[in-house]
This record gives sequence, structure tokens and C-alpha cells, in this order.
Amino acid sequence: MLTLYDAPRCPFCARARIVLAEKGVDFETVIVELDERPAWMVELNPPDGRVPVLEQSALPLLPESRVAMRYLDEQFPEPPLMPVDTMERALVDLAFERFDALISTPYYRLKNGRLTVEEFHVSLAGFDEELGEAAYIVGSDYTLADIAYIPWILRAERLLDVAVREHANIATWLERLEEREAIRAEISVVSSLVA
Ligand SMILES: N[C@@H](CCC(=O)N[C@@H](CS)C(=O)NCC(=O)O)C(=O)O
Repeated sequence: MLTLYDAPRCPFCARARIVLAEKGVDFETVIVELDERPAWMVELNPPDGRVPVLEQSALPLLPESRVAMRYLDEQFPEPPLMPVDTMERALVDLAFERFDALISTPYYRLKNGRLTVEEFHVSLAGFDEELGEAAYIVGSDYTLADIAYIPWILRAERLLDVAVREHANIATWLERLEEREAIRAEISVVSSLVA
């Protein structure tokens, strides 16, 4: 059995939730209260008890969303979420490498009041340019790269009131992703955070 140590508000957990939903895998969730992190969670994933952590029976625990995503994609091959083409696989890796600079650092700076919305829009414009008119972040198929980025874009829009759809390529990309059940399920999670 698979268990996800999870927190609804955590966008890193959202990455794992979306992959699990895409794969249609049965799993259990253990919700971790982030504001009062239990000592057992710190023991499970030292030194600070970060989520997500994926547990599969007696196998080693997998913290780190990127690691869990790759494991799930290989363990449950359908539908594949990594390209077959070697260069496109490298580009998915590159998208992960660039994620902090492109999205997560500006997102957390905005959240903590260290960046203005206008400054955040500059970062979004950079992401919009990277996307261009391509259907997905890498190549013509939906991959782990899209799943890696979308939790922050959804949260910027719905929790931080950023008009992310002012950026045309981001708007089209979001509409395309929102056709997927796994993404709509994550949108429901985000909506429950503001309700
Ligand atoms: N690099 C980790 C980051 C995970 C992470 O930072 N999770 C947050 C919640 S969104 C966390 O547990 N932070 C520690 C804290 O809130 O004390 C990953 O990709 O899974």
C-alpha cells in the first residue's frame, strides 16, 4: 500500500497528489498539520519533518517531491509522464532545475511581502516567454514538468489574487491543463483552502 504524508496547502505535496491522480493509484493520506508539526513527522523526515513523504509498504521512504514524482512515474507506467525522447527528458530535468528561480523564489517572496505583485508579474512574464506558444512546458505532451509548476500558479491565482491569466501563454496552458481530472482535483483542494 502507498501512503502519502500530505498537507493540502503544500504545493510540493500537490505535485505528488497530481501524479498519483494521473496514475489512478490507490493510496492513503496522512494529513500533517504544518503549523504544529508532530514530532513523529520530524523523525520520519529529519531534520524538519517536511512533506511530502511517500511510503510504500516496507520500502525506503521517499521525501522530496521530484524524487517521489519520478518514482511514481516509473513504478506506475501508465500514463507515462516523462517523454521518450532523450533531449525532451533532459528538458524536463532542466525545467525542474529552473523552477526555483523562475517561479518558487518569486512566489515565496511575494507571499512574504518581499516582492510586489508587479515584480511577481515580471517573473510570470519570464515563465510565459519560456512557455511560448507550445502546448506544454516540454514538447507536445503533458509531462512531470507541467505538474511541477502548476501548483504554484494555481496558488498564486487563487490564494494570492495574482491575475496570472493576463499572460496569454500561461492562460492557454492553464486552460489546457484544467481539462485534466487530476488538475481539477487539485483546484478543488486549493479552493477548499480559501473557503
Ligand atoms: N524540497 C522539498 C520541499 C518540501 C517543502 O518545503 N515542504 C514544505 C511544506 S509546503 C514543508 O514541509 N516545509 C517545512 C515547514 O513548513 O516547516 C520537496 O520538493 O518536497
